Amino acid sequence: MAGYRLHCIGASGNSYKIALYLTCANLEWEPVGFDFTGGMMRDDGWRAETNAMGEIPVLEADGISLSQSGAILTWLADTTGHFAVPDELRFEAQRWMYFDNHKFTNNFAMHRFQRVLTAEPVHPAVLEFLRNRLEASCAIVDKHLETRRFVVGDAPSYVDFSMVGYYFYPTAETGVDLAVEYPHIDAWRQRIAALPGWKPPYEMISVGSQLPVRTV
Ligand SMILES: N[C@@H](CCC(=O)N[C@@H](CS)C(=O)NCC(=O)O)C(=O)O
Repeated sequence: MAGYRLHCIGASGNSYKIALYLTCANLEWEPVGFDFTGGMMRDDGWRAETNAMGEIPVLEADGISLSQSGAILTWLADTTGHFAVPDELRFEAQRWMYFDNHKFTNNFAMHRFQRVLTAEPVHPAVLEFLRNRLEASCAIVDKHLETRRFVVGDAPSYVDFSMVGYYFYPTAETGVDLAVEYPHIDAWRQRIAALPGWKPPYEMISVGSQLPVRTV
């Protein structure tokens, strides 16, 4: 049996962050499919047994169940040493992890979800609000990466795995052409894509619900 079991689906960039980290760290893991479209996250039994917060990803490791992608990645770096940061960069790493969870991942993910993954199209004002939020956080990260190869330090770290999670989905889903709009984010994600083991999200995780993607 694999050392790690990840409750996940391919459309979940938060799940992909963990899958990508484990794969690039060459750690053995197995995916556990999740019924997102069936509303498994709202099931009382699933919440009691797997995650009271009603979210994936959930990582089973060493007999414990972990949730929150940022906390999981920090824990994995601490316990395995893979893609860890030196002590003097730890505060900087946590600063970007919080920015990521609150804004960089969240704005991009929310925009993508409301743009093509809801059952019905949403009001244009909702998309406009989310697009403005996305642009603000992407501009900050693009500027940060103008002079850096990775988000923190000179080597890929768990922070990169957290921040890149939603940035490999097709432009048809995200509505953002990174190469044109955010060239430094685009160059950085290509550096991540060059890591041994890298695969795009839907190839990395083929279990669980396939969410229908609306065309815009
Ligand atoms: N902050 C959490 C966010 C997790 C999250 O939003 N997961 C989504 C899938 S990507 C989910 O399970 N959503 C279920 C829901 O909101 O009901 C993390 O980083 O793990």
